Amino acid sequence: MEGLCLPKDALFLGFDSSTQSLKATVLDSNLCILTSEIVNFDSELPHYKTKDGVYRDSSINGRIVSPTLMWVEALDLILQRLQDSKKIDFNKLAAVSGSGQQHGSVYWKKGSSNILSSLDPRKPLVDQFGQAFSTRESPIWMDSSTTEQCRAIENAVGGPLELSKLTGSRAYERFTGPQIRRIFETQPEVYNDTERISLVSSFVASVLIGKYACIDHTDGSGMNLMDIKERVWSKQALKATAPDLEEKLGTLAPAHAVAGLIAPYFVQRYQFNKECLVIQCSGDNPNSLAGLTINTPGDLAISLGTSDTVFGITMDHKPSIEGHVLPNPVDPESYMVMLCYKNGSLTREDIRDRCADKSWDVFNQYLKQAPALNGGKLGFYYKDHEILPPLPIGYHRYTLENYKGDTLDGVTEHEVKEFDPPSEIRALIEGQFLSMRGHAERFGMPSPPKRIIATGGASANHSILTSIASIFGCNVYTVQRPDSASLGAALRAAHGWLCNRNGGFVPISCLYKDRLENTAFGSKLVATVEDDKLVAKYGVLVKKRMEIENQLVQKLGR
Ligand code: XUL
Repeated sequence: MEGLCLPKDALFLGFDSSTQSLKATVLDSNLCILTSEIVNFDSELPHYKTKDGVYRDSSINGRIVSPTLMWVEALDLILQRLQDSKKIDFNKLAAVSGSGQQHGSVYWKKGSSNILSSLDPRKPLVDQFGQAFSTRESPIWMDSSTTEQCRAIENAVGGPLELSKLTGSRAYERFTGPQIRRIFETQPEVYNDTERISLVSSFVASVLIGKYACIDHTDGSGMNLMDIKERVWSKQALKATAPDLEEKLGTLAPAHAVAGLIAPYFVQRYQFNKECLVIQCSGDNPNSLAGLTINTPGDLAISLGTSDTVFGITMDHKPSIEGHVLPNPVDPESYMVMLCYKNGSLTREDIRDRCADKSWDVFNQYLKQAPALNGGKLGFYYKDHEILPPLPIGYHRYTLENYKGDTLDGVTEHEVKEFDPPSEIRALIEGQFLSMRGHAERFGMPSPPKRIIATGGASANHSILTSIASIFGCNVYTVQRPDSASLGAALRAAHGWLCNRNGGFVPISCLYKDRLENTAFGSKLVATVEDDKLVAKYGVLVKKRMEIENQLVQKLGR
């Protein structure tokens, strides 16, 4: 394997531009973490006045955007911090890559390629990008204002399943194609004044290389615009979205490809090595897939962050009108499959604040206090319009009558106004994972999975991990650090560097084969299945939950 090793003193940097923060992680050539930094948007860049990193536009139903310049300012801030910490020698960085919240888009104003290519290292980026965008507000993944555009795009290509066959997903409101169509329809002057549209991921790469970077195949499949089999823009989908779109999107590239060399701005301002490679940036969930080293089709990952996601890999693309198929960012031969929920950590925090004295300790105590299966109490909590199922804001609670656990015979549900605090918390947590299990099974994900690797903030909570093990009926693992997206981006930086050195793709496992446990990517077993009967009872309960959910969708769904 000589020639497939990383140089001894090389360092690799990964960014994660997420909804609420920008993170950076630096790995050494043994794939151990040297240092990491975080910039929290609300508290550390308060002049943008975001809440949870976003603006919720009360005048338009479901419109959620973020200020693009905030992401730019955060990049200088985090690099400044890394420099001030003196924990790394920037000159040793061999490659950088990034992760971005998926689907969000940036609109570069005509003429901005000149701004990108002539950055002055004496001035901060934020002072130079003030005029670079044709709209200063980037639509992000939480937006659900494009229902009309979704239906129009699906109709234009022959229906939701046809669009899913073509692009890997039916039309989703947060996906970039419907977002672009909405901008074209409602702000044509913005659309016409745009020379390039980037995703958050390719936007980060563009700033780093000082020119427009390609969109990578994996994040490109979150747009409803890319032909997922051919990995080129689909003419049909482009036509259904907006005129002259292809020229605004540039070309696509594999996630392991080199986007370019680091721009002179970073060499002069932060003393990056001018040979430092920037590897294509990709979406946060794909980077987590890499960072969690998911490479067996039976394994699933559950990421518990601002959004909750479930994902795994598969060898073939089976189109469906639920869930998403994406190219695997670290293996061009396989696919990534994913489900995404909007009501993740912000909803858990809302219930914690209302029922558990704003304390995670009280929350956990209540979760343990209420018994598994919650005596047949089921809850549906949507603090924001949900993606899966497509339901509007609202909390719905049910109690099951005649419920013993083993069967649904004779069991009926009744809607109730409230639960006592312990039942409310258990209904929330069990509800989130019962929904994941129900939809994962319907989507054809492995059931039970061989194992689950949990990541994201809430994966530090042992009571939650125990519930996951009982509901899915498999062992649950976690990794050393919950920020798997920036870690995955740093790993992909090393992978891209190796592919480039090798003159072509090499399997990412070459980087850690036989020594995973000695790196930052080793996982440890944290929860096991203790009671098979309980798993079977959850299997029964999931059916009831899906039944009630279907009724809610019939009544209230988009
Ligand atoms: C995935 C999705 C979210 C964002 C969060 O489709 O919309 O998980 O990527 O950053």
